[in-house]
Amino acid sequence: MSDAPAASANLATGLAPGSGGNNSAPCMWMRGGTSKGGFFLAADLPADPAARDAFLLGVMGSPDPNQIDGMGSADPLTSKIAVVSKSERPGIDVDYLFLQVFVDQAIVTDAQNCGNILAGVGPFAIERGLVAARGEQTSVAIFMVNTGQVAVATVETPGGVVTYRGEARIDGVPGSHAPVPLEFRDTAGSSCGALLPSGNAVDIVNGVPVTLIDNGMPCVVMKAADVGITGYESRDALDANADLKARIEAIRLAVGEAMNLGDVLAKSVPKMMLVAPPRGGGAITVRSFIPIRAHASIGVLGAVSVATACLIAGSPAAEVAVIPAGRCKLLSVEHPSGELSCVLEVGDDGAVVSAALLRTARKLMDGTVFG
Ligand code: NQM
Repeated sequence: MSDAPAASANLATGLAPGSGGNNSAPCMWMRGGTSKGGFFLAADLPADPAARDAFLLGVMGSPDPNQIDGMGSADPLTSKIAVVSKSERPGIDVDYLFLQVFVDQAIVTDAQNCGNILAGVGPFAIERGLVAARGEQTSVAIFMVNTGQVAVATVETPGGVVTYRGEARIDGVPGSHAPVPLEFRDTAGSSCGALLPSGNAVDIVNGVPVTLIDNGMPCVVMKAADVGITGYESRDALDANADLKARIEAIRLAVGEAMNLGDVLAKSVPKMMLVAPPRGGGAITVRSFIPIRAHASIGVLGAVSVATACLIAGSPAAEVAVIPAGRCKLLSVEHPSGELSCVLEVGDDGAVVSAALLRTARKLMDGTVFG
């Protein structure tokens, strides 16, 4: 039997979360990487997905472009949820379900994973007693429920206590914090069933050469120049470009079936990745849409998928990328707020077998949230 904590007994109102009215649940608000959201024990949320989603829409204040009546900050990057439980799987510490709460639509979707929010899962699991700290650093094996794959996070636990203080810096987050290195193995085909779900390195969609790829995140990778931009624009400039957004949304809707994702109209995948030659000594420059708004930096698994595309001969990404030699490749993916370095290990057949990168996380609030 699981020794996971039962649902917290002190729901503020006594009402079950999602039952309507002034309902509530224990929650930790955390920054994970360059994203932010609510972290819950699974036992503290309704088991019924419809009731859970209704509660989470209330928590975030969706649907509303301003999310004025909730905890969201009118940005998909800050409208995210982690649901965590002790795992029954051999060798795995915790199960992590990611939920994206749409800002201006009444949609909560599990159709994507999130590697940024993942950075908070290890610290949260230790803080909630799901995992015991093991020395100065504690590695936490995390089963990512959305994609059925495993990540390992290493959390700083000096004296057996999680610390968020440290010297690690990641672009897109001011200041320095404790490092949370993340390792992924075998993420190919996480949601699409294959690294290249169409079977091709390049497909032509609406006249644009694209790579349909999934190495942890379903992505459509194309050259920025092929859709009329440089690839070095700011987030605001991209978000203001209605013609560009309409053009790439048409491509996105056209490839859902080929990527084994079905109708993607109401889904947050695939992500749209517009690539250009690096300008800061990195491997590639990316401007990403997630999928409608431009990303302020880049998603973690989105970056892994783009970095992987750089290694596929003949792909649009390979045409603009600068690739270092060797089997263990450090690929710096440049984005609007800096860069994200991915360490990719390549097998004998040239396929990417593992990816590692650095994130940080921070506990922001621990208390009761109302839906
Ligand atoms: O790709 C945003 C984020 C993400 C996802 C998004 C992410 C990932 O930056 O692993 O982290 O693509 O919706 O949080």
